[in-house]
Amino acid sequence: MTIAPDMPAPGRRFPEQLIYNGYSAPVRIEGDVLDLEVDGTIPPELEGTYYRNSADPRYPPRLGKDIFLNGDGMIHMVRIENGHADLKTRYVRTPKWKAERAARRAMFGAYRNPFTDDPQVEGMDRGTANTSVWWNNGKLYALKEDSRPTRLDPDTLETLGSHDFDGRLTSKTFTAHPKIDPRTGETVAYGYNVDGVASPVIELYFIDPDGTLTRTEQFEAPYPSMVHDFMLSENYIAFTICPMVCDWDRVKAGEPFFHWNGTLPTKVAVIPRAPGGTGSIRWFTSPVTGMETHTFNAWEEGSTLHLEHFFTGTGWLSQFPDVNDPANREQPPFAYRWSFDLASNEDRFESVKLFPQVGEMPMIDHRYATKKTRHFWFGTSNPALGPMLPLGPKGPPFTCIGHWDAQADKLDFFYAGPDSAPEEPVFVPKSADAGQGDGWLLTIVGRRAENRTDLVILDALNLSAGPVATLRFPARVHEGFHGIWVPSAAGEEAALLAAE
Ligand code: V55
Ligand code: FE
Repeated sequence: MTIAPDMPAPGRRFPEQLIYNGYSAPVRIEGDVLDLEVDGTIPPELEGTYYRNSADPRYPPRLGKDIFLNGDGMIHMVRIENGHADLKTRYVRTPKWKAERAARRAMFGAYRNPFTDDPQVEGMDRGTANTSVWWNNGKLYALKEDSRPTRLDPDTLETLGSHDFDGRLTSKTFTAHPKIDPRTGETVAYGYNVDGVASPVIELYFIDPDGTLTRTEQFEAPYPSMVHDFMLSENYIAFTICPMVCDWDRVKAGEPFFHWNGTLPTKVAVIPRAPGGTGSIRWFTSPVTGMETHTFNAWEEGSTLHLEHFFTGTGWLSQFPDVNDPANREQPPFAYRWSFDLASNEDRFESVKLFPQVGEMPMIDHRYATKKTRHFWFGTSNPALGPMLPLGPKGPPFTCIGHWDAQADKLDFFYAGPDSAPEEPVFVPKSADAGQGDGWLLTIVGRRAENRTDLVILDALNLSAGPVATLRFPARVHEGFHGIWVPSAAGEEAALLAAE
């Protein structure tokens, strides 16, 4: 690829913007560190690999500024084997990454806005593969909701290419938050904006444990909007449709991909999981307009469906402006259980705030996904334990990981220490048959004053006891989004399947 001479001089410096400076600054270094330093003792039960995704901008932004959701997918992997912990970081080689590598500058413009790209990349896949990772049938994928999964080698993190389920995925999009049913191993997922442009059609995907996409169904939301996460119970699929709307004319005009429009209602779709379920979809109206940020779990009790998620009264205004009120200020998310009596035909549900603590980046014991949740973990801050940190691009960084035990109605906290910010926690059970919550919580912790990162291992039911082990990275890795734990047994199982 050649650089067109009529282009403005490519920026060689990242601009003076929060997302390009301090602890949030691009890292851009791919590396391997064998045998991380360890404080404490890695639990012997912990044998496997932690993978997580981050958005680490490869080049200064084409338009001179950007939002943090638009960085290039960079995977962080920590493999723990025989008491050794090794770190590997690699960019996902998306078509975007390759084109920009060839041009040695940003070719793609604003978040999900193809009208802001260099004409030389017109029509190309714009996916950044930067949000989460998914494990299915011994295979690893990087996910971003605006594009298809990208398959990665789980040992080398080499990019193996875009995945379309042997041609069965016709949509150009696939959520970054698929749900795995622990009873069956089935993955339920969806895509929105399936043609790549704003549309209210949402498509459901049902994927067998062997990776076969077995069926697809469609339904229509009341308006086209960001559909970032959803919920799955034994018999139902639920979506909270929030008015973070996309208007394609605004996108064409170079405006942000999404805008918050609080005059539209927040709606809940409840869809039976059984084949043809979208034919009996039910819609509920939230009495409070707001946005679901991320979900914990969904489960049934008789004819009642419980949906547990973080919800905030405003949209994500720091990323996407309010169309009606530019002065509107973002509110913090709180955790709620919304309970629907499906035996009644009324358009109503009960809402209970689960705990008084602000939070985000929810985590559960995934062996209990679709079943009654007892243990809830999340990122949070607790000014009683330590001061708030300076604002980052995503808002105030967490200073703590919280744990709420619903049965005991008790909150417990891990305070990460001065100038330290934990990120999304990931739960690992101590053994396959350990009780709910009996396991470890892994969390990346940013040591902001040292410009360095750790992976901290906590006892999930005793956060305030502090780290069981701290795996010390010799350098900083970029702030990230979502991670998973893949036990090495799963790797062995996958290897056996592949050998058959
Ligand atoms: C989110 C993250 C995204 C995105 C849309 O966490 C929503 C919410 C990292 O990318 O594109
Ligand atoms: Fe997310």
